[in-house]
Amino acid sequence: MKEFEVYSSLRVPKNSKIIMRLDGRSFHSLARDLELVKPYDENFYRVISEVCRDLFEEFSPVFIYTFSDEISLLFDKMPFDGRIEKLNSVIASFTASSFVMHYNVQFKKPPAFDSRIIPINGSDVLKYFRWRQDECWRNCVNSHGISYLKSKYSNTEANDIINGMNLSDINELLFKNGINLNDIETYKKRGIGIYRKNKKIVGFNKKENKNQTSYRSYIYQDWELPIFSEKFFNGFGD
Ligand SMILES: Nc1nc2c(ncn2[C@@H]2O[C@H](COP(=O)(O)OP(=O)(O)OP(=O)(O)O)[C@@H](O)[C@H]2O)c(=O)[nH]1
Ligand SMILES: [Mg+2]
Repeated sequence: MKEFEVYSSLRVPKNSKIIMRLDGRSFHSLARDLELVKPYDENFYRVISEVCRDLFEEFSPVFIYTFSDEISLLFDKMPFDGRIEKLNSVIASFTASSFVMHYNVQFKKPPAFDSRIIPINGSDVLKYFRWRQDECWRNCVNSHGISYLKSKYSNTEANDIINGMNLSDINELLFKNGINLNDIETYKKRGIGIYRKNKKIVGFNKKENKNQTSYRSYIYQDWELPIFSEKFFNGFGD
């Protein structure tokens, strides 16, 4: 019967970097059910960043980027020998389980994440993460805009007003009303990155009777990301 499992041998291309993007399923309903703070719920962000740490420890990507309910993992070596069914199913279910474990509340419905696989190389890696970081910024402006408008107008009116505005209109409206998006926390504007950093360790070498410096890597959650650049991505998986 094994021959009926026609997708099980599908693999990602060898010698290619791979990005996997996970996205929370119907998280607008989950946000309503859990009464998440609008526009940004700090506890939700704390949970998602812990989920990213679990993903990093378990599947060893070289970089993870997250904002809102989405998570992108950059791999240079694929787990499960690159088998697409395994990657999509195991990593998406692991993400949902980790999310539930870190949230520790009663959910109305079991949370789920969809997942997709993107083979990508060279300068397109930076282009991809810039694209997601731009989306994070758009999301930040829009969600602050809609929150402000809903504090002044009915929900329908607020939605109608924001639909006729572009990003700079919204930014200007917020600024005129005392909300300067330059002053808000960096993670809301640029997202959160998870990657390895080196820690300097100075120990005493008894044999040589002198201090010795070594480096140990640890998983770092970066809530103060820069705008992505070539320099930032140098060293991830090269
Ligand atoms: N209140 C609140 N909601 C959030 C926060 N972060 C994410 N969300 C919700 O998560 C949604 C994510 O958007 P999408 O992924 O486009 O929408 P979705 O409902 O998850 O739908 P699908 O992904 O297509 O299944 C947002 O629209 C918000 O409703 C937060 O910090 N606070
Ligand atoms: Mg979603």
